[in-house]
Amino acid sequence: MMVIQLFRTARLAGRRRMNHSMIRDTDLCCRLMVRMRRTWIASLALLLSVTVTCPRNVAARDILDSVIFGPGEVDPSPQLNGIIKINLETGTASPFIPLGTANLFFPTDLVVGPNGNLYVSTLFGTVLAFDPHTGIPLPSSIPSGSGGFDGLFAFTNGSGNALEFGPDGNLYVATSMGDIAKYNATTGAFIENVVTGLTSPDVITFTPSGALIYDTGEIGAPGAVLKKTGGSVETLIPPGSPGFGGASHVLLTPAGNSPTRMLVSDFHGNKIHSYAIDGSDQQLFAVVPPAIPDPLPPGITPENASNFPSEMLLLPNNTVLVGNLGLTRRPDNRGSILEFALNGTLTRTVADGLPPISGITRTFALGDLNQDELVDGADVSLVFQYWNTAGVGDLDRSGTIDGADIAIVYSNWTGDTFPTAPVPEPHSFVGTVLVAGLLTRRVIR
Ligand SMILES: [Ca+2]
Ligand SMILES: [Ca+2]
Ligand SMILES: [Ca+2]
Repeated sequence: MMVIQLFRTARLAGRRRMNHSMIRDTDLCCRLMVRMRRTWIASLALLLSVTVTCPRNVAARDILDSVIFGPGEVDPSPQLNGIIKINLETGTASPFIPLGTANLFFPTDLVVGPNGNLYVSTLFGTVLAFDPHTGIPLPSSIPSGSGGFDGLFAFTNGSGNALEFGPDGNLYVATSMGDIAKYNATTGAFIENVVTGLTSPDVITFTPSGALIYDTGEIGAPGAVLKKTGGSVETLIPPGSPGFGGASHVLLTPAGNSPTRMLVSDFHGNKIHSYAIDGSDQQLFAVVPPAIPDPLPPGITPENASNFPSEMLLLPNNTVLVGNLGLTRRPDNRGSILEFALNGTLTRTVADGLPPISGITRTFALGDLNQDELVDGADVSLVFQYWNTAGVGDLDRSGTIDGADIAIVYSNWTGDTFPTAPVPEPHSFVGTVLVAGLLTRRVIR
């Protein structure tokens, strides 16, 4: 309300000046209009400074998960397929993007990018793109005559096993043909293979300094984990390391009081190992407790029963979510999402009885463009930065970045709820109109 009052005061001041000026000459009116615009700009500065100091926390309540199994399998919960949504507070799993949407089958991994799009890799050699709030397939840059359809982002060379955004804003995909391929995240254009000749890589992780951590040997032993910095490659975990099979994911812990560690999920070994960032100092982080069914599936003994941890995700509260395929598949679903503290303690079963989980990604509040769990002036300034471009901030998917997108950021910044669409309540409507008015003036100028 303080912000709104600032705007009201500014607007009334502007009106008073206008009323006086209208009985004088046009030049004076124009000069006062300029002064009024300055008032508007000053108001925006106040708005940003005030609200930057009191941003609204909008930590994600949901995660999105890719579920991998064949569409022909029997499933007692057939709606939980494709991409599902899990509420982190209640553990409730719900349908989000069903199999078949935009030819979505066998999703292997997913990520919400800094451009606000959800990307999904598949065993069919496609990367698909969706709106992470609605699940609607995004328009394709690939012409329909070349195989394009709504939701198609890019074709990959072989299956896509994993995908991740790089610090350069490009999308990287690990393929079954042994490549780490780089794509333009806006156009879907293939840029280059940054690594080739791997054995079905499944890991893409970037260090804070931009080095690429990846694996070879896939999830079956003997796997290795490597790091590429510029043109040089370093082996962090050599193949055949004692106690280590192969990596399904690598997660870096945040640098805080203790140095960053590298958590490596061992798919068949059913463990998460912890290493120093250079691959030394191997420690056991956690054993992922398998939910062992009775009877066991053929060929499985309790001693070698793995929960098949597939991907990890660091949450803002510095806990680690681990997604698991589970020991069995439909109809006896044993997939789960488990939460561990940074010391390796299992703190919570977020959800179980799930179909096989192949990937996890966080969602972000609509308007949290820089993905820092806050909707605030930093997000508004990003909309300004990409104004009238194809960059970050087209929140309403209108094709342009304009005042309507600002209105969405503003609404989610000041609202008390977690809206998925702009719902201008009386108090936020005033701010929305005022900000939109300011923006119009910016554009006219
Ligand atoms: Ca992922
Ligand atoms: Ca933000
Ligand atoms: Ca827009």
